[in-house]
Amino acid sequence: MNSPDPFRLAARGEMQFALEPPGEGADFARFDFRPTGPVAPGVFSLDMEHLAGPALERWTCRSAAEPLDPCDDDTTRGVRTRDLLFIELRAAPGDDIQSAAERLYRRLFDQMASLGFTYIVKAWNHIPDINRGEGDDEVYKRFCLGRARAIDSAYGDRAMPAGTGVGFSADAGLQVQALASRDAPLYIENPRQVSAFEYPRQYGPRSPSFSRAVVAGPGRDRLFVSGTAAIVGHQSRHEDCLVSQVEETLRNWQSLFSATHRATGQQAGFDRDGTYRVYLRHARDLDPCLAALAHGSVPLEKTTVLRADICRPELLFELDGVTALDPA
Ligand code: 3EB
Repeated sequence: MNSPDPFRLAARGEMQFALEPPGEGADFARFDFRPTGPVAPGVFSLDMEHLAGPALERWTCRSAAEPLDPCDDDTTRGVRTRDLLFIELRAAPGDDIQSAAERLYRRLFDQMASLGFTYIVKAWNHIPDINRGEGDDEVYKRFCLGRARAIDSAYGDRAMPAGTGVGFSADAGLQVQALASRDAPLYIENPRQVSAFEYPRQYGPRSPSFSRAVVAGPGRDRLFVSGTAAIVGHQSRHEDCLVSQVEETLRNWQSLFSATHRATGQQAGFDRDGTYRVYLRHARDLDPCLAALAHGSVPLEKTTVLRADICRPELLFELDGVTALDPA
């Protein structure tokens, strides 16, 4: 598992992201976007079709990583270092989404508390059939309600993690993956967007529980950017135009990079030491999507494209990722 050069850019369908600066790098976690063999400790996958880009994302760190002890069920697994904890939780297919969200998040907070990791840095939420239902019965809105209730009772008034909320097959169960830390991270909001946790009532009975970006990592030099889409203020823009949605999303990222610089004094950008994930509603949009990303200086060799639904029906594209911050 040892990797002599965590920052080396592996082009053969594989990419790395170092959670700590270069040193004696070891794998912290691997994300296998085209899983074949049985599940191994420290290896995670997503039930989404891989459309383009690296098929493997490796996160490296200097301190030793070890798998969590197996739980009483096989639906929660994870890995940890001295500073960071990564957990995956799964609900059974067909579970009611609101209660599944509340239950998984409560279990996440229980695990974090018992292991001494106080803060969630980032949560990736993979939600089956996310766009089904009308009004407050919509799956995504009910997911937000269950998640908010767990946060109210178990996480309290600590700041929200960076988030990703995307949808996939109705046949799958809710899947939440989360990164937590011992030390308090720094939370960043985007001046171009209303904070998600302050979205108005029209988006559901409880607003989505996430921050736009989070600065974390042992050196506070890694930027975890939430799933970001073509939303300005709180409204979706460019319905039905994929390229315009990508361009609007990249303006949101640039605005977040500027906000990060103001908050930390560190430079942020689409650097090649980062890793990026695209969630694309329609596979047929792949070519124009890649062209628009390249035009916006997103390093395609570090970008994995997955087929996924997005939390609002009119949104065709979402981009999340992790970048390294440079001292100014
Ligand atoms: C948005 O900006 C798009 O519910 O955790 C992005 C990132 C979105 C995270 C979440 C939802 C979530 O509102 C959707």
